[in-house]
Amino acid sequence: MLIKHFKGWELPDSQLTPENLFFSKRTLLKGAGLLGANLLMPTSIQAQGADPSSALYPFKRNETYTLDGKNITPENINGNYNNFYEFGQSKQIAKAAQALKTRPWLIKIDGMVEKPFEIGFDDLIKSMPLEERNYRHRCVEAWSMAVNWSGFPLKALLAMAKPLSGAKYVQLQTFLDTSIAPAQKQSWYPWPYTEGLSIAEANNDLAFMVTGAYGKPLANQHGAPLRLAVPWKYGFKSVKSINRITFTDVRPKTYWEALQSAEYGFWANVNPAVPHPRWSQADEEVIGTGSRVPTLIFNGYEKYVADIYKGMEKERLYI
Ligand SMILES: Nc1nc2c(c(=O)[nH]1)N[C@H]1C(S)=C(S)[C@@H](COP(=O)(O)O)O[C@H]1N2
Ligand SMILES: [Mo]
Repeated sequence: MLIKHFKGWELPDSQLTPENLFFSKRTLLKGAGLLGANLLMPTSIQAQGADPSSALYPFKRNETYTLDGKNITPENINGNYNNFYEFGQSKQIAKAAQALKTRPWLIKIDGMVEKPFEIGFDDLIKSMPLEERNYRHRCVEAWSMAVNWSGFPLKALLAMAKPLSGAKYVQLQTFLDTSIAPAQKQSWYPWPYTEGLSIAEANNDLAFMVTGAYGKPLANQHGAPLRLAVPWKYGFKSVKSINRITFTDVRPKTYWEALQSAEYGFWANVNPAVPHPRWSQADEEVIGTGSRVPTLIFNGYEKYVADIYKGMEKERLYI
């Protein structure tokens, strides 16, 4: 039953059938109504309004993580081609995602830490080392973008959270609110969306907590007000709209693993030589360019992260 629902999922967009059983008929109809109106909407309606953090932008550029500027995916393309299944199955969820209320936004830090606490997003962002980075983004569906993110290193948040020495993993969780995200009523999916990293991955300098894009607070469709970017992994690891961060000594079961572990594992590092069970990962469509390019091992970030996985060759590192 689960697998039946799941078939066709995460196929390249062109191969998706509108009759996918992912959502109830009602949600599908609603989604279809939104679609047409949606295509060219501005990407950050809310960010241009009264976002309390907007005065902090732009952040200082971190020169270690710059891609060629002309390769950055234009904001209006990136902001109108999203995966955020809480708001629907289509890539055009930008308008539906405006239902997300990003203030007040409390983030709970719990599990194996010295002392669990909650912190408001605006207090958190003020206490973090803020910077701008350009990152590639490679979705498991074999498409990619390059994004100008703003945020802070996840390791700075770990330092604030003070995990116990026995903690081995960090789990990051998306909000759960069916009144905002109707898709979360679909009880056969393991909502809320959760992801996880090992502590070594979370402490790697590349692991980035994103608060903004293109020099402004994050647009809702990108996972405002706080999402992860782990660019050496498939995009589904980069969990959006995080409101809970839990430290644990047990490897957390992620959303996609719970749905279909044969196709989506915990590590999910990008590797062109390891195909998805239903399609090749050898190359990728660069959204907005009409061209395909070869996919790179660890999405081009091998020199930063390959060491993490030394001695772990028995793990399913690339699914
Ligand atoms: N909570 C949540 N986070 C999520 C997703 C999602 O559906 N829900 N989709 C993931 C996938 S598959 C991708 S490719 C990226 C897309 O990020 P973008 O829309 O900002 O490009 O978000 C990831 N994070
Ligand atoms: Mo994705």
